Amino acid sequence: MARSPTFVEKDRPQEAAVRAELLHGLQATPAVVSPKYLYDALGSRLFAAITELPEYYLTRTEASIFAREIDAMADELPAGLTLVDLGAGNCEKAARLLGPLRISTYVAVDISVDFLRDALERLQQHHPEVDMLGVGSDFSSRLVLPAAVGDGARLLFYPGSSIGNFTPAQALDFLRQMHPAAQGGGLLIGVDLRKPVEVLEAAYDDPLRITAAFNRNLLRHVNQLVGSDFVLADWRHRAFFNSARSRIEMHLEALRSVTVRWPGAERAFAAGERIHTENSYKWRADDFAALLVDAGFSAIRRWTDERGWFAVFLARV
Ligand code: AVI
Repeated sequence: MARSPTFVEKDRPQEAAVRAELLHGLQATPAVVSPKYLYDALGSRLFAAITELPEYYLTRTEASIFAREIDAMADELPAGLTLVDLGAGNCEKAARLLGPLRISTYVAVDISVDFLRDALERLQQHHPEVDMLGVGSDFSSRLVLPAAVGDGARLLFYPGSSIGNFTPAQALDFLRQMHPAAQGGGLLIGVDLRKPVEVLEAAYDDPLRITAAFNRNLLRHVNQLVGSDFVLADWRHRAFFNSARSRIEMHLEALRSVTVRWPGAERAFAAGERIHTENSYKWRADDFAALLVDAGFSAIRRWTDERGWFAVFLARV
């Protein structure tokens, strides 16, 4: 009989906790909403469109590094590892690693198993030799994998420079959680690097305005989650490089003075006032290597593209 993937849902975020987190951020000065709320069903599609934009070099550059260096990466790793794909989405990136890295078990983790079901079932048909497990979990605040993942050595896979959406302190904390979670295996991670400001800012403020739609869609999502009455036309997308902090910042800026209401409270925003929605840190490769060492990893290898725009690190436990 053909193999089929197994699915496990871990602690679905509680509605009350989501509301409390969002309302706390909306009342803060400056207001802030976690970037995880960029990803409702439409937000995930808009992000997929972003990855196709000529200006958004990250996805394409990372893919070119994997295409060129996959054999060198395989040389560093034993066969039979469990590949744990953190934020798997459509499982496309991991699909290209399964054969070359001689993976025996593939674990796709994403915020909800519903996002994983179709992609994992399709992938299983192409790789009947690999055991597959889908895990629904919001691992962004605490990385706890269910027992079903097994006790074999794991290669944690965290591509796309998602680590860049953490502050350096949060990134260190997350890498420290990854170290024991790898169970003697390692970590394969994609990291976006510093580069000319114009290149960075174009990637986060594209002329087609897909990134603007992605950012503004967060307000629709917040309206659904907390019953607020944000009017999207009142808000504009802002994205710029904060050089001192080495990060792209995304904000939503009020075009006029507005009062936003939700059950039980309201918040007035002056014209020009912003809601901070995302940071995307751009690392120096040496600094990121030092961070991996700080988190307990060793035998660190790195590969970059010809322009030195993006790096893939392989670190052993
Ligand atoms: C998912 N993350 C790595 C993306 C980034 O580049 O920080 C999210 C994104 N935000 C705007 N464009 C893409």
